[in-house]
Amino acid sequence: MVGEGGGLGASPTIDTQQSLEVAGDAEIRSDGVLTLAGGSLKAGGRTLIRAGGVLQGHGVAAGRLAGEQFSQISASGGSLLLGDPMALDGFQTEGILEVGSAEVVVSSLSYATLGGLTTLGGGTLKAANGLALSCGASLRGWGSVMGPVAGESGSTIYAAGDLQLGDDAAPDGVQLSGRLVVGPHLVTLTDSNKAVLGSLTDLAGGTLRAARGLLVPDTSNITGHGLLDANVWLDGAILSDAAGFEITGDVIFGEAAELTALLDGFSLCGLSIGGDAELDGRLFLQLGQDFVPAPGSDLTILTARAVSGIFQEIALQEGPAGLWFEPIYLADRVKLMQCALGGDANLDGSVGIGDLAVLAGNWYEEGMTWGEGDFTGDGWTTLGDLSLLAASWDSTLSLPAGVPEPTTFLLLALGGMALLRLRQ
Ligand SMILES: [Ca+2]
Ligand SMILES: [Ca+2]
Repeated sequence: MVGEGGGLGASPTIDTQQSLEVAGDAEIRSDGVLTLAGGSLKAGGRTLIRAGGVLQGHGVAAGRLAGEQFSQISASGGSLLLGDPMALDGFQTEGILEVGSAEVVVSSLSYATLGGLTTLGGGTLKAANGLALSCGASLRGWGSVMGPVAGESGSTIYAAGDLQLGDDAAPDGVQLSGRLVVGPHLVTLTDSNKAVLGSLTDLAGGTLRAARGLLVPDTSNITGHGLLDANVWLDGAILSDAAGFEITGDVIFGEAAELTALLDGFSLCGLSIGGDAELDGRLFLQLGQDFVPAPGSDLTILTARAVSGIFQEIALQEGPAGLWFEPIYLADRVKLMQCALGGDANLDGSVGIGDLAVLAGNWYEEGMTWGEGDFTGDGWTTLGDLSLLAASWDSTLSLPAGVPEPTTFLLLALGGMALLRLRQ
């Protein structure tokens, strides 16, 4: 017993060359601090660290080890070896594990289990038989986690610098169900085949690397912007902000895949794919505050070395009712043509007095947009625009927004211009 009234006192230290052997169970009580200064603790039974109790330093704590919630294990000064590689419950903690810049080896016949907060400050956490982050557990920092890593749903891995996770010899080297926050950092996932991402993977300009590929299951989401340095099997969702994602390898979109792109300003956005893109699933578009609708013009949503397949659905989320997008599939890119009824300045899906008022209010001005009455795209609000408006006068999109009868309306939007040229 370590702690007030325990057999070893409140804060014993086991120095190098020293070995403390306990026949049965050992316990570090809530007011106890056991310092390993190179020495070893060997418990024949289980070592239990109570809430508030501390095991710190470097050395060996052999035998089954369990930490209660709010217990603390802090490594410093060298390697810290914990647990029992022959026991299924060789290492389990609900508490704090501070790896810092040291090396911590946790041993168990099954996964070593982390339930609380684990922090790394450039150090290495090794678990030959795997490391499991339970629901509610967090791992934060930078350095290496070596061994198969399983993150349960509700767990969080938070990179605070470059972080390496997994085991390139294990087919379940990285198997996440929870969150992975890459942020602006480099996170490298190692696995003998595909690394599996969890509920949410967020990048803020950083890089997620997986040499053998990334699997994004249908319940998983990748959000933000940055670089995915991998081949990607996408059955889940990529929700890109205006800066978009770059993917170095091939991307295979599954039937359930969803790509959500935020269109903002004039930036080309969405996905830039270095390898081949095999499209399927759905494309959702969101309009940013700086997006200026320009029906009749197109924008590039995706580029790749080679594009095959199509999106099964393309839908505008929370946009004007009168604006829709038609895909143009090219050999190396997908473009979206912006479409609207000719003359529908306010993009409400019908052409009427409100639209005429917009045009009249800006009559014969230069530098105009669609929303200001330039329906021909020449920047001017002139007779040509009025003709387009007149040609669609009183027409209304008869189908719900997002699912117009494509060909007809595309012809309305674009055909008006041809008509106009004939009249000139
Ligand atoms: Ca209108
Ligand atoms: Ca014009």
